[in-house]
Amino acid sequence: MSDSQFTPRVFSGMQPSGGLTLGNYLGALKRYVEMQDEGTYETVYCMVDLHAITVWQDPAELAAKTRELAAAYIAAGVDPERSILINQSQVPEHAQLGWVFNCVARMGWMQRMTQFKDKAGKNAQNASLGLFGYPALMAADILIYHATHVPVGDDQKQHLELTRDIAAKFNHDYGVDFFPLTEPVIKGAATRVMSLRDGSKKMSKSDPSDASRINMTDDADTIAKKIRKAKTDPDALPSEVKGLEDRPEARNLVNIYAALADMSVEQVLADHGGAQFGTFKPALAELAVAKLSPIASEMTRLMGDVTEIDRLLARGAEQAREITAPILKKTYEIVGMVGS
Ligand code: AQP
Repeated sequence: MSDSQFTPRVFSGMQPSGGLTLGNYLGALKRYVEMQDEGTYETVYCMVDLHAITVWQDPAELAAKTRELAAAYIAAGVDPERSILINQSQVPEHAQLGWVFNCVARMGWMQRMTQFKDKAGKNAQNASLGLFGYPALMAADILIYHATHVPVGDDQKQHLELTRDIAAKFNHDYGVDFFPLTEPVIKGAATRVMSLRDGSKKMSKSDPSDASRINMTDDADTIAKKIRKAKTDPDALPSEVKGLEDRPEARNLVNIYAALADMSVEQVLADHGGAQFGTFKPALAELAVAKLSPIASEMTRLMGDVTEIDRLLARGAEQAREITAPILKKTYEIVGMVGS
């Protein structure tokens, strides 16, 4: 099978390991909605709870965060009537294919994964085996749908390359053309949103400093305060992109503005070049509040009816399994599992 023979299908997911940040929204979630609305693809969006437990999660919090993440997807524009919305553990074929891929992926490949190194930190011997194997399960999440495209932030590039390596090795080892070589979709002005306190660090939901990120549930005053306090340099904004070189904090705020406004960085600098941060930051805060507040209010409304969220997830799992069960069955046949 050539890749063009696969149904154009998008898969992506996020961990319910904390509240969503502006980084998650601009780097990934916004693209989920755009790709759904384009109408070219079947779209499957997932809460990856099996990934979340690679580091400790309080059980009650995990359940609450999973529902909250579903509400965030829907509030941002993922439509459960047009996209399949699922919780990973409710579709067992993810973990089943994950095991097969544990046996395809090589230790050396996994050891090169920078996200494992970042997350395990200095105490790698004490990290869970699941954290080490995370990218093989992620490959299974994608390939159990024969997904052709995966919208993600820039930090996931290496995991997507590994997904292609696993697909290629499986196809080669078993002499088949069964799994597609999935394309990452890393697009937009803010594919790597940086911390508001340190322009060299990714904005992250697990950063101990709440001031480092904008949470999707922050109210207008909190958003404005965090942007006002964001680290910057003393210079005015340049009029050309080149002028942002070696100014990571300034570049980050301009990128965020561009992504929120659906403008290019060039356009933002054409409008705001020469402005001091004392002027630019309030403009950015106003824009961020205008874009994020309606999503936060809708999330709150949706969280008022968790029974409905659970119903949507159960239905999504049924829809998903119509795709994943035959792909797992065929994988088992290829591998030589009796009874498949
Ligand atoms: N700062 C970011 N800029 C752009 N995109 C980002 N993503 C995450 N942070 C940024 C994208 O969001 C999606 C979901 O990621 P995840 O939930 O799997 O976890 P992550 O990548 O590890 O994100 P976090 O916020 O940093 O979570 P924690 O703190 O739990 O590790 C992915 O598409 C990612 O690229």
